[in-house]
Amino acid sequence: KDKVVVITGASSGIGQATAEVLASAGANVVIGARRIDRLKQIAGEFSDGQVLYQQTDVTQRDQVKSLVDLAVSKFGKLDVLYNNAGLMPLSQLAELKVNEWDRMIDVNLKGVLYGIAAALPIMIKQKHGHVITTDSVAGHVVHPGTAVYAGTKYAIQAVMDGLRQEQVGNHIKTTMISPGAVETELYRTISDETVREQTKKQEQENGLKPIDIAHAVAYAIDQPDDVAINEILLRPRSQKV
Ligand code: NJP
Repeated sequence: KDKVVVITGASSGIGQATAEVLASAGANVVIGARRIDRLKQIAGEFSDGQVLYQQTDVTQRDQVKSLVDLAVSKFGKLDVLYNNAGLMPLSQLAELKVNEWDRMIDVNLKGVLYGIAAALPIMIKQKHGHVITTDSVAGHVVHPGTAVYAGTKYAIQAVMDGLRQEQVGNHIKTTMISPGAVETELYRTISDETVREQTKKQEQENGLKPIDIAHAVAYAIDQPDDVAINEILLRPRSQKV
């Protein structure tokens, strides 16, 4: 309640559910993604001005900065940045889908860094803030076909823990949200049809719901000032690794 939260990748799945849960609890939320029609629809669920939206491609540093600055100019502060945008075009390395490797690095890794670059000066000045990033079980374990995706998520573990250690004195908290399978549109980013259909089936049959992840984010935010939840790793009960 009364928090100002910026969320990237908020046009579907986990980001959308989190925006809805936090706004329903009274937060002011600024949402970004590329599909502006979806963002507009989500903002329209809430009273005028509570949820603001702006088209944002997280691979563009100026667009991420502009999204974060919008929160400060409209609401006067930035309590939480939630770096959530991501994609998962799984493939084996030998397939050499180098363009997909590049996109994962640009969105899942550089997009998060651009978020941190936009928020950190503001949070340092405030001496207060919370950076949350959607990591993954894939930030802890790799399988054939997940090498580059997991690589970006492992990298985020290092970035977020470095941020935590460096900013302890400025009262900036960090949280990684690390889900297993979640029923979202993420499978659509897989170009191989067989792998895409397998992943879709697995997520739809056994996956957590986006709202389960949204509740974990809300829990991390809703802690006393001196309590930092640095990571929440959550799998469907049926998921082994
Ligand atoms: O998937 P989806 P999730 N610039 O596809 C946005 C992680 N995760 O909710 O730009 C800005 O519904 C895209 O928006 P749009 C995963 O790695 C998931 O599952 O309009 N935004 C959409 O809003 C990711 O980090 C599972 O296309 C960009 C959002 O990202 C996070 O959860 C498991 C963008 C993706 O929403 C959210 O994904 C796990 C760009 N360039 C981790 N490119 C899982 N679902 O099983 C994409 O461990 N987006």
